[in-house]
Amino acid sequence: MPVGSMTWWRPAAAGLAAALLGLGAGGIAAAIVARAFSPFVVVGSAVIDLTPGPMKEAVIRVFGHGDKAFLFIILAVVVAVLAAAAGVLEARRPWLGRVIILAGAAVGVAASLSRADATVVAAVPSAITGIVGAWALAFLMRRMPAAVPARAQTSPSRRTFLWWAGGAAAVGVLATIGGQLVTRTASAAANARSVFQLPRPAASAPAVPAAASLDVPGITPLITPLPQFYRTDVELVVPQLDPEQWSLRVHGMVKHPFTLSWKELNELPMEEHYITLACVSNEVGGPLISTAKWLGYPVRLLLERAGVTGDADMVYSESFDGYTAATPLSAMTDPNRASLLAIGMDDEPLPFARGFPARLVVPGLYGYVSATKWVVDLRVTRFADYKGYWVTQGWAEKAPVKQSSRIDVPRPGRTLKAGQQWVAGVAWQQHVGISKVEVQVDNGAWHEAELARELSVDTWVQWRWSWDATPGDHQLRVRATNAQGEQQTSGVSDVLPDGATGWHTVEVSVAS
Ligand SMILES: Nc1nc2c(c(=O)[nH]1)N[C@H]1C(S)=C(S)[C@@H](COP(=O)(O)O)O[C@H]1N2
Ligand SMILES: [Mo]
Repeated sequence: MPVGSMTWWRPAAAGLAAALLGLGAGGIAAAIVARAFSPFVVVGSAVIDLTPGPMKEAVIRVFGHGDKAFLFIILAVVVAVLAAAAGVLEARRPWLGRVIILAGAAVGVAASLSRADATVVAAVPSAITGIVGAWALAFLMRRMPAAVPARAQTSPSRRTFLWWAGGAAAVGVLATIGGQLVTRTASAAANARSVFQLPRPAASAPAVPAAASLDVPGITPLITPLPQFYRTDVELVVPQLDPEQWSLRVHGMVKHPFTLSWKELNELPMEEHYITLACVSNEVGGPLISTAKWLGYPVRLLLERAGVTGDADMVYSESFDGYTAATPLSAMTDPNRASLLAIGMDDEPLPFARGFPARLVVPGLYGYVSATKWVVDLRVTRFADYKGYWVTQGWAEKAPVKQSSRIDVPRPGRTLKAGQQWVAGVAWQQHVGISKVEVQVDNGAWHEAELARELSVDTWVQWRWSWDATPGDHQLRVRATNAQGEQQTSGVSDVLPDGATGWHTVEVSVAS
């Protein structure tokens, strides 16, 4: 289609509007999946990286703190010129403009992926900018009024075009602002977390006795290093809540419902407890169990303050985004069970992925019925009236952690040297305790293992047994007995609906 000299501005406007819509879509995508990777930010960072040192210094000298603003203005001008050019070229030759937009987005993708902290999702915002931008350009071109007045009857009207182009630009600007707001809120949370000082515990956990850890290379550490702590949640992106916006509502079947602010919570006397947390999806011998030192306020005292009434039998906890868990009321009112509204983990504020600013931890119950992260609501109610998130998916309503034990050393499939070898691992039945662990080789006799000192009744315990390994293939098996004298069942059951059972068995070969 020939473009008259009077009408070049319409294709240019289409190019600009398409670019704005694409950038807005990219900004939203960044806010959702990769905050640090909005197209402008990654390209800007790449420009900073690629700018020679003396030039950078000159810019900083001239613009001072405005250096970033200067960079973004330059970038905006470059993008605007390219976008307008893309529109004009697209009008002359279909695809040419779209290729320019896609090429610009490809620069963003390359800049994203070149960043040290990049994963594949880093490329998503720029890719979306390109796809939406190119699509919008083609879309607007089709709504372009004809340049030759004679054809004006059959082509879309000027006004229709202006509506579409203006609409696309406006949506793009709004999306960009929205994406920025989300990103800003998240960084407010990050700032708040980084300056937050955990309150001193009113009741500290005792120091870890040396005898609680056994000296065996490869054994599971008694306290799980934070990066290795297992993680399970349904949240697509790690939520970053600003504690100033956080509060916990305690209500339902209570005399005095109340709402606790972050400030009030931090003024309450905190307790420290070592607690092992386990996931119901953990297979026999699996990794979905870990131990930390938690700092928090007993949920029991919150419930006392609210004054539970009637025949309530359950506490229904809800996270800020609607994830829920139903915990037996008795587990939360028991003065001998350290059910916590936790704000600290291993002397740090909760990491964002762990529920910052606050989560629940209940010793002895699987996480899905108790350990709600980013918790904002506790409703005292009845099992008959509410179902937790996973219970509606077929998991059991009541889910105490099953007694279990695991062989960590030697690893399955290993070839060992003949002679003395440690067979070692962990055993647990939180809130009850373990009194004995036994190891069996090749269906032979059971040998009692050495147990480490128990750190608390709510944590796992390490064990080890010295095996005189003989050449050949062997099967090692472990079973635990709890503090009430009950032996771990050999009966095999699947994780669904309420946790796996069976004796962990490991096959190894011993070299001759
Ligand atoms: N908000 C929220 N809380 C949650 C979950 C979740 O998906 N969303 N998963 C639960 C499950 S199934 C477990 S096992 C524990 C895991 O806690 P972690 O990720 O800190 O190990 O959190 C629980 N709390
Ligand atoms: Mo879980």
